[in-house]
Amino acid sequence: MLVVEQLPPDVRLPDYDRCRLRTRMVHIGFGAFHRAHQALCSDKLASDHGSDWGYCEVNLNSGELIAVLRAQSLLYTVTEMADDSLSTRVIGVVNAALHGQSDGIEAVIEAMSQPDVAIVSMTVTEKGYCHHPASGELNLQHPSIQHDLAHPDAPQSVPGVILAAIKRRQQRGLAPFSVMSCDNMPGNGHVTRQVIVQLARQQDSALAEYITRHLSFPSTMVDRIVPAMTPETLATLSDKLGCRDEAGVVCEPFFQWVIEDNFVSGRPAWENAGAELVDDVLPFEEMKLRMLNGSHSFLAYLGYLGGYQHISDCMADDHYLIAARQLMLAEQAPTLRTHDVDLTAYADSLIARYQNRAIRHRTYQIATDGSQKLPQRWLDSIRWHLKNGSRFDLLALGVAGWMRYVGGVDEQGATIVINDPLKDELARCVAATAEGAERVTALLSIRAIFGDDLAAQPQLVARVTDFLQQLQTLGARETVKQLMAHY
Ligand code: NAI
Ligand code: CS2
Repeated sequence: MLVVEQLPPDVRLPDYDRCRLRTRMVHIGFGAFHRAHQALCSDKLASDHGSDWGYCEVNLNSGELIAVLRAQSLLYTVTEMADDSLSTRVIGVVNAALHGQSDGIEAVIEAMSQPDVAIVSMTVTEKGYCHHPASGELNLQHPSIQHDLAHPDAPQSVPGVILAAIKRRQQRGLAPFSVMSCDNMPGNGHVTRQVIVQLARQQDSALAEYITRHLSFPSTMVDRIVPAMTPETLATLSDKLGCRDEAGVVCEPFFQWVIEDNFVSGRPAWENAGAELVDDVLPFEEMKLRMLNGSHSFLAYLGYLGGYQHISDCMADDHYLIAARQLMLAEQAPTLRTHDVDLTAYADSLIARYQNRAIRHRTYQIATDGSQKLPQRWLDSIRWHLKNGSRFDLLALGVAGWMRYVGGVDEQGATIVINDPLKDELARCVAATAEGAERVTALLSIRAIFGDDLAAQPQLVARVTDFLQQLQTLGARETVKQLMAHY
């Protein structure tokens, strides 16, 4: 357990009066990322600028971390690591924590319905929005949404829980809150508004109208590489701290947070702690999602198949490094709306971040939930190239790599455990088809991922089929090498 009194002297402790914090924000998704990003930024603000914006942290599924946090007086550590630097900070900005199941969903709704609460934010992964990834529409057939439609006062889903709190606040005559997604989706505020309003419409059209008029859903671009903790990283952290912090996270030093300045009931002055407040986040989000996350997913599938466990291992293979950089600059950058960013410098900075060997970012982790990630990372770019008649070989190889990966067997014949909300549909598709053009067309026909246009694009089908064949016969490393030799 984290014992603050025993920490080494170079660990920075909260130097502000934690009793002054008010619970003005409720955050759903106390995962690795939030701990090292939004919570850290708010902690700096409390420390350096006397902010009183504190968090109630909520997890709706697993309760383990909430229990750890409570046992540690709501404290945990964030450790920033690079090859040649390391610094740890104890985060003190949390002043309540709830687990949806053990504390009951009613306690969560009530926490969001307190007069002080001005912001509900979340990092619940793309699948937490219960939407169709290709269209952004609420998936009304989603089991949690079906449950919430039948039990609106005892919801399970993220949109359902937020909606119940909005309704309660409205009934009590309390000011509305802003709902801020910090998940990796383009227009994440728009997606959040859409799923909540669509769910409200199923229940009460006046409530849907109230939300449209009175709530705001600021979009954000969030960036910091925060890998899932493993027994090895936890052991390294314990050595450094002299105690075991089960809620501790290790991350890279880089931090970026671009926020649409659109809050209906106020916000912390995050700009004083490293965030940028802007009118339009979308160009930033698209740049980051296509160049960073798009190349991450490429490295995840091709890297995993090629036997590379971590992103930094992929970077030690020159062909993978060049492929990732070319994917960013030759195939993603042209699809972006122009704004004042030097995209070559941006790509080089991403490559440098990927080379950080102190961060053990697993290709398997990034390969998770591909069905939710592909549309915004690759598929809109592919549509752009098809329309413009330009080359998209690396994007097509990425799609082929994903198809080979969801085939469920690696290059050594071992099973790949697929972690994806659509895994049953993917498995059915794989079982019913032979590897080759038939499988490519079948997978491209999954509309929730590929929409209803991509399976009908012969150029895409042919390119992906060709790469899938190369992956089967040559393996991932050789396929990447040969493509880069002629790129
Ligand atoms: P994590 O696995 O540590 O945490 C995931 C959180 O989401 C957990 O709190 C879990 O309770 C919650 N969650 C998952 N599915 C849910 C569902 N269906 N309903 C309600 N809650 C659900 O993952 P991590 O690293 O915190 O990442 C979370 C998200 O943050 C990512 O998916 C991404 O969108 C965003 N992000 C992550 C970055 C990273 O480097 N880890 C960087 C930038 C963004
Ligand atoms: C990664 C991201 O897991 C993934 O899919 O691509 O979490 C990535 O590490 C972050 O977006 C970096 O900000």
